[in-house]
Formats: sequence, structure tokens, C-alpha cells
Amino acid sequence: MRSLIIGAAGFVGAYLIRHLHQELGHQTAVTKLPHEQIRPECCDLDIYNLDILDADAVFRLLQKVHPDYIFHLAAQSSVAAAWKNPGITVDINVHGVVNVLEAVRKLEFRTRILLVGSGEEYGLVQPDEIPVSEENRICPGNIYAATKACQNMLGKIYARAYGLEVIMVRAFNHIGPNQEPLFVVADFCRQVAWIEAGRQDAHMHVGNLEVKRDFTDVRDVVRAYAMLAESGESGETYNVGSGSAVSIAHILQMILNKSEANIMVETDPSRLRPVDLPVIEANIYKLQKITGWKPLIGLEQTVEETLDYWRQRAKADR
Ligand code: A2R
Repeated sequence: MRSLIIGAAGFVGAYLIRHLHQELGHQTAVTKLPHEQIRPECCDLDIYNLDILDADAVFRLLQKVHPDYIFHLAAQSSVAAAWKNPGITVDINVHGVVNVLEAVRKLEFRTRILLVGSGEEYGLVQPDEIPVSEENRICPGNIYAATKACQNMLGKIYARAYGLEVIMVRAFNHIGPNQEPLFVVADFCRQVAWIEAGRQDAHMHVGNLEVKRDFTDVRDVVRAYAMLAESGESGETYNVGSGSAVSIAHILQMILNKSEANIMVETDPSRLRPVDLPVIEANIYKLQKITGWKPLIGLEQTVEETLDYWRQRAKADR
């Protein structure tokens, strides 16, 4: 099997490379932006520079690689950055995906394309809609979410109108070592590691601890992506999450329990969002029915390994 991961230099890309290339034995080609580096470094990985905004370059690359599967991860993936730069977010997340779909259409390939969207697409979910299923109405509440909802619609249209093999996922919060500390678990682990190493005073800054979110280890997430690329139905959307929401307070306590340091938790008003949904939880019936997927790595293990990762960074970055 020949797989192409577009946007492989990010958080998820490293884990997807490991899974496809090292565990499933796919012949794997990956793309990155010129300034980025691909990890892990495997000698027989085909690495290409690609800006998905360059339609001709996307076409030429696909023509050359002719993959059985495309995993489209390339994105402007930050909600905060999308508010600051809406134009470029729309370009990358919408125009970029059109470039990929158009290239496959023009080449008349039977490539199966997995488009990675987000649980954010659902937006304001009512309490009686939890756990949220794929049929729920979508009501994106921010620019990032709107671009991912648009990507989803485009994928569906290319599948229906042109018969392309396109599978869409809506990924909920995924976590693990190596994630940017823009995301809550990585941020908490980094702060604890920094306090332990004497690089931050004993005050830990937190936002709203009451909200509940659906967290999945990134290694389980990439297994679900590979299974869906293989057996997902074209034109369909699948939630990828654990199916069970936990409060941020619970995660914080889990992390604090793993530390001997004397830490004082402080609410930082700048971390509170104007609109915070009380609970986001995925209904994963559709994913499980078609793939039999189950998360294998528990929250406790992910948190432990993420904290270890940041403890090592606290030493190494000195
Ligand atoms: O923004 P950068 O420099 O970190 O690069 C990101 C890259 N990327 C692009 N690749 C090709 N052409 C572009 N015009 C372009 N703009 C950005 O896509 C980054 O290396 C990669 C996405 O990786 P992350 O931002 O780390 O996202 P992550 O966590 O791996 O999530 C993968 C997918 C994304 O579609 C998210 O929106 C979704 O899962 O949750």
C-alpha cells in the first residue's frame, strides 16, 4: 500500500508516520513546508516540500506519487490564529483542500482521501444533543471551525458529484507527548514540569476548570484514521473521540497528583473564553460500527507520558 501524508511535520503527522510506515508497513510519502522537519527520521520515507496553496505543485506531486491513500493533515490548525488571520486560514483550510481534491479528480485516480476535520464544527451543542453524533446540525462558532465545516462539505460534494473516494473525520481533543502547549493538557504538563525545574514560580495558571471535553491519545487517533481510510464509506463523516468527556479539573488533579512540587493553582482571566461549551462529547457509534476501533491508551497513561515529555524538555531546553 502506498500512502501520502500531506502536512506530516505537525503533531499528528509524526504519529501517523510511525503507524503507517513502521507498524502497518505502508510505503509512505510525506509532505512538509520547506522550513519544517519531519520526525521520526526513517531512511526509506519519501519526503517532499509542498505548499498546498500551489495547485500545480499539488497536481505534479500527486501525479508522481500516485498514492492509494491520502491523509490530509495540512492546515492552519489553531482556533486563536484563525481569529487573527482569517484570510490565510480560509486559503489553507478551504482552498488548499480544493487543490488536493481537484488534482485527484483531474488525474482520475481511485485514491482514498481522508480529510481531517474537527469536533469544533458542531459549535454550540445543546445538552440534549450530547454525545454529539455526525447527523447533528453543525453550527461553527469560530473561523477555524467554519473552514473545517466547509472542508467537510466540499469532501462530500466531490464524493457525490465526481465519485471521488473521500472520507471525512471530525476529530475531538487529541493529546500526547510533543503537542504544542497551546492545548490544555500539554500546557498543564509544561507548567508543572517548569515549576518542578524551578523555571516558573509555584503558581500554575488555569482557565475554566468546569468544562468537560472528550480526550483521546493521539496514537489511538491515528489508528482510527488508518482504519477509516481503509474501510470508511466514501462521502461519509465519522467522529473520532473517546466517547467519554472528563472535566478539565479532573485532568488537572491527575497531573498534580503525579508531582511532589508544592503548586498553587490560580485562575487566569485571560484564559477564560467568552463562550465555553459546558460539555463536548463524541458519539462514536458510527466509527466503531464500521471499524471496530476502540481506544487502547487510557488517560492516565497519556498524561503520565506527556508530563515525562515536558520534564525532559525542562532539562533539555536549558
Ligand atoms: O503552520 P505550520 O508551519 O506549523 O505548518 C503546518 C502545515 N501547513 C501547511 N502545509 C502545506 N501547505 C500549507 N500551505 C500549510 N500551512 C500549514 O500543516 C503543520 O505542519 C501541518 C498541520 O499540523 P499541525 O498544525 O501540528 O496540526 P495537527 O495537530 O497535526 O492536526 C492535524 C489535522 C489538522 O488538519 C487539524 O486542523 C486537525 O487535524 O485537527
